Amino acid sequence: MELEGLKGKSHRRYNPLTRDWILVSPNRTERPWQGQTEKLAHSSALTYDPDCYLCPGNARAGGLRNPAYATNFVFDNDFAALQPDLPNVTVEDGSKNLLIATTESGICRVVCFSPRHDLTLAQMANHDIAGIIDLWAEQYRSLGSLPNINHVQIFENRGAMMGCSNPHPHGQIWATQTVPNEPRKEHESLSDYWREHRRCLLCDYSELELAAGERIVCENEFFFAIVPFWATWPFETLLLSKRHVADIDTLGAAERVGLADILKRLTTRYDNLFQTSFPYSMGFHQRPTDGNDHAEWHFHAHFLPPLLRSATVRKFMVGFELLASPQRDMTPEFAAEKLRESPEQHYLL
Ligand code: H2U
Ligand code: ZN
Repeated sequence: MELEGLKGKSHRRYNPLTRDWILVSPNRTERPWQGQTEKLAHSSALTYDPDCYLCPGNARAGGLRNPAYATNFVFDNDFAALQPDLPNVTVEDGSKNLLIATTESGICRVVCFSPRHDLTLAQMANHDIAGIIDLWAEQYRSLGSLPNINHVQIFENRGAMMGCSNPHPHGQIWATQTVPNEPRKEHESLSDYWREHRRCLLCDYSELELAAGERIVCENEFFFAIVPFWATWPFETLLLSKRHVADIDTLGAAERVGLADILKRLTTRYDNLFQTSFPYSMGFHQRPTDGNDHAEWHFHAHFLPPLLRSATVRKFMVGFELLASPQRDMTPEFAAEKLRESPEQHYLL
């Protein structure tokens, strides 16, 4: 597909996963910036911080003490947003269906990626990242098999800019009774596409992207990372498994090594882009755990980073973005090119 006709022209792009539109304004990248700049993000200088609630052997804010873990460690969030096994209670207005509220049971966990306080995924050894993938898969399986858990959201908030509360490398898992908004939208799109075409939406999309090449950031035998055609955030990426596989637990041993490899390479490219500890929210989207097969589901991860043009200038989703439609200035193709140019040898290593 030739994008030449859109060059320098404002246009909108369709996101078939959420069925939303995004406004692209490639004519606008040179606008001056006199707004807010952020603090430079540095990784911690300490390998162990006696005041960190995630370091091995330390006491947590909730009062419990972490074991002297040597690889990774998962625990129930001391300040969980969800409560397990609530009785189902629904309150409604009775006739108009305008006021509806219903209990939501769930389990929240915290995953420490490493005993080292100062490391990030980009700085970890592939073997240690593969260990986190095994832990994620095990958590997905065990939480997902609970009777009232129908969705398991694995995610990481990196950096103070994303509201991350602690530099110690960690992620979270929120397992819920219902499928939350974003995966639900994707679920509906994947299901409709499957019904209509008897094919997977993301397999078909992968074919187009692998053939076009211009939005690919990096790839290996099992996974590839692209700036999706409909990317909202400036350097947003989509990490797709090449095999049609529905969840992280179904990945074979070689695929897990492949996922570790691509996670390290992608996060390294991010850090090198502006020579900073690159902030982002990332998370996996995968088959709901309601006991059904979900042949339509295709395992993938989204990286949603806020930075726009330097380590200190971020994209704000405000005004038109909040009230009308998300908007971006540089094209996804340009962002992919910048990430492709960014080296895979970490600037600190
Ligand atoms: P974030 O940095 O992404 O906010 O994740 C940290 C989580 O760790 C947060 O959800 C939990 C917070 O509730 N936490 C504990 O469970 N125990 C603690 O001692 C401190 C923080
Ligand atoms: Zn720590």
